[in-house]
Amino acid sequence: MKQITSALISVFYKDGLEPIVRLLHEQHVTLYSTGGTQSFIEQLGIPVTAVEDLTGYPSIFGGRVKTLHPAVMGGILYRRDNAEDLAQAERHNIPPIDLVVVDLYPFEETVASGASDDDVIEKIDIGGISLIRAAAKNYNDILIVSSRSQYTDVLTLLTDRKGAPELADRRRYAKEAFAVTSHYDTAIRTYFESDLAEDTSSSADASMGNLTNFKTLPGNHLRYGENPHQQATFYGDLEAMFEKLHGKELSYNNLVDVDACVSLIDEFPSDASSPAAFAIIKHTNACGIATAPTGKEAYLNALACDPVSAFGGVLITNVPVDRETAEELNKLFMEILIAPDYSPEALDVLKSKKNRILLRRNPVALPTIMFKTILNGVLEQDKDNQTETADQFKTVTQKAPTGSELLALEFALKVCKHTKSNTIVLAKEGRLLASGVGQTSRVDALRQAIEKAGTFGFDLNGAVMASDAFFPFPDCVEIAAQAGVTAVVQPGGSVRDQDSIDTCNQYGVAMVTTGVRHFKH
Ligand code: 93A
Repeated sequence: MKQITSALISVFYKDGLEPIVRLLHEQHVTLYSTGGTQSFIEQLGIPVTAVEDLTGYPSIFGGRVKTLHPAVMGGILYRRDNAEDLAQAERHNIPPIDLVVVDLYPFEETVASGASDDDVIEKIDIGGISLIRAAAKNYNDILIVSSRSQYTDVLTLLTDRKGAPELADRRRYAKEAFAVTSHYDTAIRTYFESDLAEDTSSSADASMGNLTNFKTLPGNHLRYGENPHQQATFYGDLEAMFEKLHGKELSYNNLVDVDACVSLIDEFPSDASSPAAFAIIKHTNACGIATAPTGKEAYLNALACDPVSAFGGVLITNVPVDRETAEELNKLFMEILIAPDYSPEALDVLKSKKNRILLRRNPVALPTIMFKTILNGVLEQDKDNQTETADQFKTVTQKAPTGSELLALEFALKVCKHTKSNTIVLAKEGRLLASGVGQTSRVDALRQAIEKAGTFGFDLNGAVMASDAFFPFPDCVEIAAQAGVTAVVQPGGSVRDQDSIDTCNQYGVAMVTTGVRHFKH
């Protein structure tokens, strides 16, 4: 147990600092501070010593050198259990600093604002980074608070530990500190690297986010990646996209599913003349999706598709959530719900579960490109932002789809596009009946879908089928026809297309082709 007796506070953004300063004052901690932070503390009526008084040196070069001084670095770095260090600290009149609180110059934010190069360079924090690194190195004796995102956490810690954090606490904060400094330096490096990118590439549309320099976007450290042993960061502006109304932090897997949700629901227009749509996503695939006149009906139909998989799912709708829908939703254990809005009563109902994440989605334009690292490089491609509608379908069988089949085919194709390949989607009247997902053969995907539909009590007579890619053999349409499917949409383009068409004609099934494949890996 090491009692904190003194603290150096130097923060760019002062908001959220007040409760910490008050608590430290109550715990009789001597406070040192830099210019702006010092004024902020003084204006709270709390005594604070200027760092200049500690160093006996003024802040110079427009503030570029204010804490970079042996009295400050020494007070942080000397080892409290080392007799020689103690003697030197005394000889040089260096008082201890037991707690360091820093909020760095907002480098990434300045870059993102489109500021001039001079302004960006001025926002490279040197003193703050040094304070953080020094305090983190000496975590054995010092507690380092390296970002304002830790204020709430540290307030609890200092209260619980009565101003004497334990070694394990200090080490945990040190780890965070080095994550902050390495992230900060990476952002600076990326900024310099972008000189080259700007020279060679056309400037990306700002509203789409300049993804070629994605590391200059705000970075959110995630608790971990796809699995707990993987570290992860999200680069982007989540706060612009969503307002989090309730619930815990979004995880890596949550974000991946949220992305899948958004892509899928954007296939369904949200104007007044369009039906409501509700989707339930598990591991990026829709396990339920439906359109209906009301949000509640759409949700109930989506849930009925596979109520087993829906457990712990990520849900999205294109219509505001009202109380009635919320009461139904509340019965389901879900990770996340995303909606354009919620009525106050709906929010009251949905907030009853502590960890459930509720997001309100803002209308933000999304990038039109995507990246994936592979081998020793990166793949970049356009997003699959093309969806074929009934007027683009080409009937290739003797029988043409009926009007309601055409609507169901359009619906099935939209779902199919957002389901992992190989996939087969079976649908009827604006609802998914079942899909086969991520199979190594198309016929396996179909068999999986048929079996699933049976498990959840769906009659496939009159159902439609969508396939993400062409049928290399006639086996799929034959099995589908025997299961009751009456209309099929597929890209076409196989050398054996005619075999599948003949089989459809034999069974009286309508088939349309789109000419566009929608693999998703
Ligand atoms: O310009 S600096 O790199 N030089 C320094 O010596 C220094 N010491 C602290 N920036 C420095 N800081 C930063 O000043 C902190 O990281 C913090 O962001 C900011 C707080 O300044 P003030 O208290 O004057 O508002």
